[in-house]
Amino acid sequence: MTDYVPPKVWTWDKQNGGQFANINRPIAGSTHEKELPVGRHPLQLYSLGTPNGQKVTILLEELLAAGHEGAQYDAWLIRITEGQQFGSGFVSVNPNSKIPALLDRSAPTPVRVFESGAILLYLAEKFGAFVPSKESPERAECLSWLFWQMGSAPYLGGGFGHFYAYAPAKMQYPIDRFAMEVKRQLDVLDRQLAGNEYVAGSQYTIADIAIWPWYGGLVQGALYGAAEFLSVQDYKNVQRWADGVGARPAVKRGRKVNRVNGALSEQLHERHDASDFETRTQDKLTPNG
Ligand SMILES: N[C@@H](CCC(=O)N[C@@H](CS)C(=O)NCC(=O)O)C(=O)O
Repeated sequence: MTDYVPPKVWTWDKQNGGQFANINRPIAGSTHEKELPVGRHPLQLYSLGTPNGQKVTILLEELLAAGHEGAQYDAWLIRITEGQQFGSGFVSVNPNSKIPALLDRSAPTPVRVFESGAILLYLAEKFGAFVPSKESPERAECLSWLFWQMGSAPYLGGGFGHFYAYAPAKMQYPIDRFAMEVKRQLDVLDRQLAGNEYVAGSQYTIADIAIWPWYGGLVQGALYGAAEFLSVQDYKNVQRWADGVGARPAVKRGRKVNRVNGALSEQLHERHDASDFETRTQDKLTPNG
């Protein structure tokens, strides 16, 4: 336990020792002028290959694989550890200064979309794919699980992941609290997947695409080095689903886009053409890589 007593008025301690202390601020808005680059495709994505970023690139790759050529996109890298989310151009696409952010330039007036869940729904509706139709009973189920993910993952990332992996000291109280919640969430998913092939039922939808990078990544040992700590092997139905979704070629491509960690062959820093997956991953660009 700590002997910390909150002061009457909170003030900002710029160097609190946490891993992201150098970029986090209690104020919104841009810190510097910086235009965003624009490529040749209708969709311009400004992102990073974190779980939130991967959701969008996985859906875009799924749409292209399903023949929706209007989903061609340029994916530009936003390095959040360098504060690029606070550039004026980025803030004009996402006033919340977080990746992913999308600009749809297919119409005369470009449309901005931010929040990964909103981007998934916007794209799925635009192309009429990966979301059940308004007549289908699975639509409500799909939207429920999509919003479940958006509400739940901050406990996994901002709560458990932060205190287990990033905080300057290991503190039992927050780690216990968020480990319990994350295990409860895994159990919720495990029970849902016991009787359903996919999260929202029989169809693979944006609910799977939203949930897989977070909870699929967690049970496959890709997040926070926490697989053993959380006994992820116990969630058998989540494991089965995570393996199946992870084996999809579009998912394998999507998770490489804008990624700046892991094996060099898994990192495609920017995506401007389908051929980039063959020719521009970091192992191909780095000498002797
Ligand atoms: N609810 C948002 C969360 C986005 C988010 O947290 N993005 C993180 C990276 S995964 C980010 O850009 N962080 C930069 C910052 O906090 O300054 C979404 O789903 O789009």
